[in-house]
Amino acid sequence: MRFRTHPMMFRRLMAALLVVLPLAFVAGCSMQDYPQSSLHPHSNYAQWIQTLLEQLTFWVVIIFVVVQALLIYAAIRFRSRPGAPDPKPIHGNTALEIGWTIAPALILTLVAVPTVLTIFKSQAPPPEDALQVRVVGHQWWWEFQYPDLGITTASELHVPVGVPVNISLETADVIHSFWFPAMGGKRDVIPGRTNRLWFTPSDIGQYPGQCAELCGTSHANMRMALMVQAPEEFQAWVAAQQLPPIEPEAGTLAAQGKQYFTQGQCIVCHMIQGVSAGVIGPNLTHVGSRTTIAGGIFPNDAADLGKWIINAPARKPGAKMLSLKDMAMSPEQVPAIVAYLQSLK
Ligand SMILES: [Cu+2]
Repeated sequence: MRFRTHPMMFRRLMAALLVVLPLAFVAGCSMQDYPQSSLHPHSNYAQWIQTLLEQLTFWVVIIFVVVQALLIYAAIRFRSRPGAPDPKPIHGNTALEIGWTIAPALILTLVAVPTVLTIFKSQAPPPEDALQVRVVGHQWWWEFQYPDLGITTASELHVPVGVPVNISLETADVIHSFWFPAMGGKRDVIPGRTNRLWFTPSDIGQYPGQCAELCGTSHANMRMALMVQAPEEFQAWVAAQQLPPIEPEAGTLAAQGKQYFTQGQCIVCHMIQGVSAGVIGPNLTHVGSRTTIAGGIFPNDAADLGKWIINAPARKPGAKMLSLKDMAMSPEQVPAIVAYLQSLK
């Protein structure tokens, strides 16, 4: 043993490694819950990236094993021995030098060829029949527009399984980054330009996503969900979203709520088709059909919606929505407004 100078330090380091490594290993093995994993692909794009990663990891492991084996062999074979003469100085070895120039070049080729092929494949123009979606990042929520279908919604992106989705990415304010890990292809959203991304979701399910570029106080509260649906389910969703908003029955709490909504400051920021024309906050035409509110961070139920309307900035730091007090509205109005918004299925 050559660690006689710092035996305590060495022992402590080994003890720490013995604790940390198995923990890290076990944590990596918990396969039960990985909603935001980018290693469980659910689109063609994510699968291409996964295949590339597996190929490169294969070569990297081989290189690692060979290099370490040579290193260990050399360290043992040529170690200093008591009484051994000094090694004979040598000058150059042409064959070896050519060898260790060609070997890394080959290794880099092994890395470059599949990488470049994947880049060309994933950046190719989307198929003609792709579903067009325009994504607009806002501080701190995502807006989704379907220009060909006349739909505008927020926080939940509905798409049919097996159909390519062609996404154009814009921002209303600062830089954001659009990322559904299960779909692959994180892409920045930059002021003044339109970025693009397309993928074909391969499995029905609900996949979480979020902004991946620090964009201000509530960056961590800028979430979204991708709802990959069976084609007929998606068509039903489209048909419902294309309907005008439901008109509450006269005399109901919801009708009262509509009155408060239109008389109050809600209409300054929010659009409800045929009712109000605000474009600062999310479009609420069918807000009752969504599962979450406030950029995907609270469930869309009466309790959370009520609390959100009463004091949005207190529930989500930096939220641009004013508190009820600042809108000169009263808490007595909240149950009616909640009833109205919930009726907008
Ligand atoms: Cu962000």
